[in-house]
Amino acid sequence: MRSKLSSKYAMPGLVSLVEDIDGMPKIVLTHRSGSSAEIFIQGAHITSWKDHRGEEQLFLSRMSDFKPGSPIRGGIPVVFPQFGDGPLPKHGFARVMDWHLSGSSVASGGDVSVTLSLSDTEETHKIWDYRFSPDMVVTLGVDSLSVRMSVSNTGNAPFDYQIALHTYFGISDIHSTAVCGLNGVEYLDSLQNRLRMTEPHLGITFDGEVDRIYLNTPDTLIIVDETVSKRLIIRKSGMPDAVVWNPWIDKSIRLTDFGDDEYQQMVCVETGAIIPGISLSPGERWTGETVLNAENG
Ligand code: TA6
Repeated sequence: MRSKLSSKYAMPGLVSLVEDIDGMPKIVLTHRSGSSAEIFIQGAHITSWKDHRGEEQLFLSRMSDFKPGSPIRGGIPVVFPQFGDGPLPKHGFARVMDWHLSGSSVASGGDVSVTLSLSDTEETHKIWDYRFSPDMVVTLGVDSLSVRMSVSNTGNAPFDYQIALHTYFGISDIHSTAVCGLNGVEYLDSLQNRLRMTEPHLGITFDGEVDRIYLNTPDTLIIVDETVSKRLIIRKSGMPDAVVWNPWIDKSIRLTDFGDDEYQQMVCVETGAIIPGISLSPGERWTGETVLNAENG
């Protein structure tokens, strides 16, 4: 059952804090046009974004765990401060930490925004001994969702980090989906030990697993979902890199929190600062933004 939690940042009919069926708290944003979004407190993880017609734009696995400490499979995981494997837990720790709702507002045009914040804890110091405070501003428009990430160095030592919005887009069929805007761009092929290649195609199509880090890409990328004549437009700033991922058949089977056939209904197009990442001196603040737009028909 969903029970209502209280927050001074709740706004009747626009921003509410509720408990999900699994008992995890989430924020529900509702725009007067009918669009909506849901953000779990764990990980500041956006799990749903519906356009003004109520159509879901993100993919969320039916097999996902919804339990404290486990990453949610789908939506928009926040990757910080490490992308992929390395000394820290895979894709960093921010996606499994509890963020807090630290602000909300509604613009005169009706767009609804919330801010979620995080800061270092005793636990993070044990594995990454820096003082930091990321925040995320999510703004819901009629058919748009904007995510602005900031990271401040609140300590007295410089640090380097990687950051990404690991967005899982919902599509009708991977076999007739293309990711456009990356032709001529260099990428590291994660399936070949990060071999450096150059993208030759105007539209990337899928007939097997794809896992690539595109470097310094153009700031507009488009997912074309031909079966339903839909375009998902990704506009980014301050986030130079983009990752394109589909696990295809074998990896889908290996992922325990992902349905074996679900690779057909999703594609990840992730935006971020990955290679070389960001260096922040004490007192410095970095900001990057990704704006998603859904265009139907
Ligand atoms: O961003 C692509 C990727 O790093 C893939 O290599 C892949 O396995 C994936 O993210 C999902 O990672 P996760 O830790 O969420 O299972």
